[in-house]
Amino acid sequence: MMPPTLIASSLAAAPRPLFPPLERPLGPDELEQALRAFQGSYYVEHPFHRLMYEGGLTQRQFQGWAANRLAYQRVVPRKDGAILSNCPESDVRREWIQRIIDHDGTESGTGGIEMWIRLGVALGVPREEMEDERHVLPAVRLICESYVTFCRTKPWQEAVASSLTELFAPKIHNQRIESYPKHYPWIPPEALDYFRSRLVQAPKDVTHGLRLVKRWATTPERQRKVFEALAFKLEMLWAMIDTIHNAYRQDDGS
Ligand code: AHQ
Repeated sequence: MMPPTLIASSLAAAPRPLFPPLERPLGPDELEQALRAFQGSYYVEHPFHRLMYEGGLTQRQFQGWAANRLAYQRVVPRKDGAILSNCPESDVRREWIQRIIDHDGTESGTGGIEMWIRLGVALGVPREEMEDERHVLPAVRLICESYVTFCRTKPWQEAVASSLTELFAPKIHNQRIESYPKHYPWIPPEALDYFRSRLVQAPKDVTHGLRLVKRWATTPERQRKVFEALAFKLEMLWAMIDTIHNAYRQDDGS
């Protein structure tokens, strides 16, 4: 046990995803089960999200979260573009490109990024302050850019694997849809629109991503790369929410 002085009081210790050494390749279904077993390391378990679902967040914390999370939403189509640029298979690109349209929309004022900006406005952040990213913390920006760099520099199959944190995303979206009306009557119903849209899009994305990963990761070496890609993204999301939580802590430290 580390002496108390070494435990960083402000950082919620992420449950580091651990995976056993692989003596033999897992079958496709075993591989999927092993990926789903990372659920415990998903940032839905982070104290900030627990505060959110239990009704403990202030409006300022919501606003800081929404303004910073826009930086993440804006890197998603960029990292998907990086995957497209690295992938030589047109049938894969034909399906993957939908993710960019889901986020960027088909014209100005449409798409998931616009919906996230509207979420911030619904929480009380002026649109201009969402769009110009004045509230985005330096560490959040670096953390989000690390996702783009990962997808630019890793084999496209490993970048696909990093998107599979969305295996666990329906839980986080459903908890928002259930908890906001219950605990935060000041949040208008349109604030939930984005989460509802992801309940439709994320399962389609996960089905495609899983199919690609199960097709490619047929050796212990490739399966370890898939686990490492998912672990990177789980820690990236955890570091992002940890940074936001610590920047907007309440006077009582919560
Ligand atoms: O809104 C989110 C989103 O569009 C995506 C794309 C996907 C990917 O390709 O990495 N991951 C993701 C996620 C979104 N929302 C997060 C949230 O907490 O609202 C969850 C996140 C994810 O689990 O990766």
